[in-house]
Amino acid sequence: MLNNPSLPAGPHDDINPSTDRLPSCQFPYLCKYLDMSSTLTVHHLRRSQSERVIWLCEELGIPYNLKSYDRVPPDMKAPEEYQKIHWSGTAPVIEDGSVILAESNAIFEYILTKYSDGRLSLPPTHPHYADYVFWLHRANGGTQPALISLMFSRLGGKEESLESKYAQTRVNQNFEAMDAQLAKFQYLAGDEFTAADCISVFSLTTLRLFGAFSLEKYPNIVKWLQRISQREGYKRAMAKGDPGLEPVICAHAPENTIW
Ligand SMILES: N[C@@H](CCC(=O)N[C@@H](CS)C(=O)NCC(=O)O)C(=O)O
Repeated sequence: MLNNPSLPAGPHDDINPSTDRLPSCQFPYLCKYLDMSSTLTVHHLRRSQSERVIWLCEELGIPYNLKSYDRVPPDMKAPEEYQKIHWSGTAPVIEDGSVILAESNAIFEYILTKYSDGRLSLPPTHPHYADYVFWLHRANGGTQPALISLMFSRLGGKEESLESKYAQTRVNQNFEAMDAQLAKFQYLAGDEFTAADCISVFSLTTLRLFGAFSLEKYPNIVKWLQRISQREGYKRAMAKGDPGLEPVICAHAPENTIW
């Protein structure tokens, strides 16, 4: 039985969660009218931030198809086939009927608005609504760009550059704020797991395979990552998206990196 509260009550045991959203064969006109007959496809570039979209779908229990692609050495970019899906050429990308959408935050907003029935997000009336919105956007709006800037300046041997020092300051600020928030609450938007956690984990885990850094100074972030790693949705997403990859939840900097 598909565990999806957005479905009307009734006999849906025939739904294949990996292919059907509604029993489209029974209601073809309704599905066409509501544009519900199409299925969601997550185009996943392995070892990338598209892992968070798989994870979001798993947490929501919504049906989706998964298409995975390997990065191409030596620069580990997305393969040509992936780059052709959306002009941005970057992961993640989803397809939903005629929609082809890139950009993590846009994809999160699209899936949450269209398919979550309010789950994993907080309403404006919630006392932690502002925290929710802030952390939902902070990962890709602040933390991750600073981490990537630091990573590339180190790879280029420019640790002492102004750019590197600036990025390091920004990274420290973000980690300190995150650690302080997680000292008070179990999750970034209070004691409830939300999409804000889901979007924030990649920068502190899999991204460390590209630019290793330690989290030893941030015990509350580490405890949060350990809590996350116990979630069935996270385990399923990682096993499906990156089979064989041990999630990087350790406090120390990972030794085996990709670059
Ligand atoms: N702001 C974009 C960034 C996307 C991005 O840079 N993705 C990386 C993967 S983590 C990528 O596609 N890299 C492969 C490439 O550039 O070829 C988003 O959040 O979707």
